[in-house]
Amino acid sequence: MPKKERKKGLFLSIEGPDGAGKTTQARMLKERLEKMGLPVVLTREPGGTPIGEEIRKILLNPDFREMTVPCEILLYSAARAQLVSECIYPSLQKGITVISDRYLDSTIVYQGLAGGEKPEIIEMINMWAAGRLLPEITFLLDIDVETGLRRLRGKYTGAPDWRGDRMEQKELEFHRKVRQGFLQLASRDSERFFVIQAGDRPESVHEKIWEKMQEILRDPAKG
Ligand code: T5A
Repeated sequence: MPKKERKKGLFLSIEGPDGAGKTTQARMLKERLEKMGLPVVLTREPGGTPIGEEIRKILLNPDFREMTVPCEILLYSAARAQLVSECIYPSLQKGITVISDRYLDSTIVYQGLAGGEKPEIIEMINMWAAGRLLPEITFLLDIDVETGLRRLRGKYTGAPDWRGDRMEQKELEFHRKVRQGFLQLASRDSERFFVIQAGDRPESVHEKIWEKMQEILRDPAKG
């Protein structure tokens, strides 16, 4: 939807490599916006609906190492189709701000730029499955791969047998391509993407996001 014509809720996404701190930042942003009296829906991908959460279990199951990239694309897109029609679109229509913890850019990067499939195919499938709905602002949390993966290990310290989900188990080189892929997308669309250095403590990262958010709220056309 063209930015200057937006009259409904604001659609934001938070993207970045594994362990960049997306979930932490999405929650902090939601809380801050709600303190201002704005209604906010926070959702995540893959998941966010009962059907999507079931698809998530298949996608992230570490036992399914044989899953092909086309299979991944179709499953991520199926979960997204359900999420858009059941949650994101109706919320935006009601004037609710939607924050999505990952969205289509993740598929373009993980299955496309890093996974080897053509991004145009992914875009085409998603245009059909989830409509032309894109976030108006995407906060890209950029972090070096080692720090991100280290944070994830820290998140699961209470689970000694933790071996990472199916995507997290991929080799370091794959995660490096993911990081580069996101930066590539951001450099191609500097109007939508806002790159945040995510290596600082959570409060500092949040302040950087909030600074941009205030700009958007003051003048929605800037978003
Ligand atoms: N995927 C997803 C695809 O391949 N294609 C797709 O189309 C989509 C949508 C999703 C996986 O699926 C892939 C990408 C993923 O590999 P997931 O579990 O949802 O799986 O994975 P992520 O979205 O990557 O979420 P993560 O659990 O990996 O991490 P987050 O959300 O980036 O980070 P967060 O906030 O949970 O923080 C991780 C840990 O670090 C700490 C937190 O307390 C937590 O312990 N932390 C910080 N520590 C220090 N400084 C900070 N600033 C910190 N911020 C958070």
